Amino acid sequence: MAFAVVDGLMPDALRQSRYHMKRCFARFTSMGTRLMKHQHLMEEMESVIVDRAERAKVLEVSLGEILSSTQEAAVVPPYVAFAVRYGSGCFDYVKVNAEDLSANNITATEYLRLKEMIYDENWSKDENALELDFRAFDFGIPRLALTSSVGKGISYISKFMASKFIGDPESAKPLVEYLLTLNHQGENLMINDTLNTVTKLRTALIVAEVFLSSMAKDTPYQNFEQRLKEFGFEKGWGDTAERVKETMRMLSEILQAPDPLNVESLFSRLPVIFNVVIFSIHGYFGQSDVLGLPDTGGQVVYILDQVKALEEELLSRIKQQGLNVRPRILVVTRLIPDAQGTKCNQEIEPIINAKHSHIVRVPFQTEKGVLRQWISRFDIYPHLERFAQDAAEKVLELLEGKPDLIIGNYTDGNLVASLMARELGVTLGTIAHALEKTKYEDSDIKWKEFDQKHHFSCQFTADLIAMNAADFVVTSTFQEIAGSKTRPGQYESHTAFTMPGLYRVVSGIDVFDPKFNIAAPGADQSVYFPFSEKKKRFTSFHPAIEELLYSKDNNDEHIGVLADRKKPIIFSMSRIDIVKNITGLTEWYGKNKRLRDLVNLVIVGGCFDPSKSKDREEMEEIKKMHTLIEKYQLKDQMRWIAAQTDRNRNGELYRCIADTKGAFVQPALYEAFGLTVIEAMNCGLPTFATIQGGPAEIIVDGVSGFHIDPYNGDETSNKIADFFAKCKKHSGHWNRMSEEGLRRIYECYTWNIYAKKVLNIGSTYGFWRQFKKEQKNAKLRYIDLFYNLQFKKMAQDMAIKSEESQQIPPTE
Ligand code: UDP
Ligand code: LCN
Repeated sequence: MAFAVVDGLMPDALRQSRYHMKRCFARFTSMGTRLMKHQHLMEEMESVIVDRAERAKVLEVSLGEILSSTQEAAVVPPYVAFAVRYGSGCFDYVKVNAEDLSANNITATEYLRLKEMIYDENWSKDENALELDFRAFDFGIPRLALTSSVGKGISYISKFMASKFIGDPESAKPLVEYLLTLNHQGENLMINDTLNTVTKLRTALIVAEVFLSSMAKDTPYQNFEQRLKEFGFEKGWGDTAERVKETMRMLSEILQAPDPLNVESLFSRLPVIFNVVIFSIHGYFGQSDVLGLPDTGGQVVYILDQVKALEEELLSRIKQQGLNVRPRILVVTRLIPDAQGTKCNQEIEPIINAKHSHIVRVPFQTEKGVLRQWISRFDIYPHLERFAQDAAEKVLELLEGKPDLIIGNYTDGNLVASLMARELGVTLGTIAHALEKTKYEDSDIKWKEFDQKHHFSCQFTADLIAMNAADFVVTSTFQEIAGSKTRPGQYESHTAFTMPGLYRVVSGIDVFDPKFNIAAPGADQSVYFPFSEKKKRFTSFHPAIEELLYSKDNNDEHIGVLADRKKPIIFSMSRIDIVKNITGLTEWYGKNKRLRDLVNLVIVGGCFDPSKSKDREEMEEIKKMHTLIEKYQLKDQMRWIAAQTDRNRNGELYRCIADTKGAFVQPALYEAFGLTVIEAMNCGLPTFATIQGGPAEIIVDGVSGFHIDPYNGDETSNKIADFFAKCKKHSGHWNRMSEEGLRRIYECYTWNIYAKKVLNIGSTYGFWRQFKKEQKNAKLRYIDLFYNLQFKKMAQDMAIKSEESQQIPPTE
């Protein structure tokens, strides 16, 4: 508790500036109950203490510290309760009485109840209101202490396990027991029953090592397989004498004096994962003609690239393990009979450029039959339980057994993955891509306002279930977990929150839980490569791209004309929804004459006729785009191109924009990761990207690109204009930025780095879940209860309501 001192210090500190404090608090409470955000508190304080020097004095004392770290304050006169975020993932709650300025630390429950008073007084006073505390089950589970370790769970648990294996010889017994369970389709791997104690295993390893030392390093495993079997060893140690010996040495060292690096390396070698199931349910999941359709974007790109990278890495590991096993990866999604010209109505589709991976589509069944149309990701919840059952059946049939690892994507995929993993007892990893909670301000406390359209009650419940059930959580950035100095992370926002009338969460997720691991995705480098690699360029697309960018006519694919084609282009590409803020970029450009004089604007996304869109948000944004183009008279400086689905052509498009010495701009109000950012950087296009979310981490501002503030359009448009003005003066400036962007990508953002990490994580946490079985089971029982009593009911109510309002499209 960073502000526990408050009880002692506050009265003193308050006395120093008592006069000003009194006036501030009187102001805060003068408008009655209300929720105040950081900005709001500071503005009111500034209006009360006009004198700068006085204000500085007040801010120096602990109240100032509290104010400057406060995310929000619940004002319930005479009290003002502050939610103080003194570091990533670290909150304290402080209650101040505005009349006598007495101050106390309060618990999360007390704070949330005060907050509820503002929105639903009766519920707040209800002693029996449902309160959730997932941390209550984390007894005995180690917790990270340092913010710098957040997201590095695998190294932490390797250290923890290493420390547990030290001591009396039998302390490593769980590891031996785990090795004994390893098998592929019933055939033992690594060791058999003869080596069922630490002592026996240790001795056998020493004997085997001596035996292997006499062999040529590259002797194939088959040549000594029989002899090792006699010692008690089965397949899986390696494909050559040298590899087998190395793996055995790692285990011997762990059994003798464990060190975390050896533990990590050993788990990266164990033959644990062969069959993987990945869930991605909503949207149009396909390999062509789907990108840019509603709810269909980076998640699809990410998963298709991820599958190829994982398959490649699995094949290489299996070979090195000396096994002859065919890995399988199934991406399970929704089958949409009315597929809008895509292949989303096909049950099984092999994944292009992979050998053993398939998309498997399972339809949504309703009482009336199969649901034929696409439905928004916000409306999907009533279908998930049945989908999970049907999908499990299909997967078991196709794999002829259980998978070794189940990975969910986004709320719907994560929930279904957690149901299936629970049913089958398989290791579960979840990936969010984006948690909607942080995208919409106050979406928890004001859930009732959002529920008809967004169904956040179901979404946040499903998120809580999946993230707590998960054995590990993969994120793309640190920010996604624990945010930045000024903004809480997506997971962090689930730490403590309340949805009055539904339930109060006093501990939803702990960002210091070692289950969190950062593994950043990459971009397919056969598609997104630098503009300067002239020989590789997809020149066959050039005539089409020339037409797309510069033809003089308006049609279904593009509107607006670039009258002066000598100017560089600033380019953006995304789905058209509010959070992507393409309309924001258009407005910044429209307003900034200097920028308009320097560059043209090209936008790719959406369609031009709002009536053709089925997505509520998209319709509104399309209308807004037309209004802005009209208002700022952009028709001869801006080209708006409809959503583009050909990846290869898009790759070349980024490069053609780079040929104009242009830039990519990602203006989102919030971006979880931002694949377009790394696609653009891979193509050597200097990139300006939002400071809100993942891009802030991908780009080092001013070094490998630029950060922009989507809430400060003038500053942003001037920053872009300054860059182009500087490029005009110094010809090397553009090239330097382009090269630095590329350097950053090669160091941190490639699929190969990703695949290695994720498979290591999958293997290590497979053991970890056994290691902490009792706690895990207790938590899962709590989650079962929450699912059955809360989620199921909400999903059923949602189904009934949408039937009533006849939102369910006709079924077959
Ligand atoms: N994309 C596309 N055509 C479009 C819009 C987007 O191919 O008209 C692709 C884009 O290249 C990227 C993905 O869709 O690969 C969008 O991913 P991102 O992470 O930027 O955003 P998301 O849509 O997932 O929120
Ligand atoms: C979803 C998003 O909103 C993006 O920020 C990510 O880049 C994408 O998924 C892939 O993870």
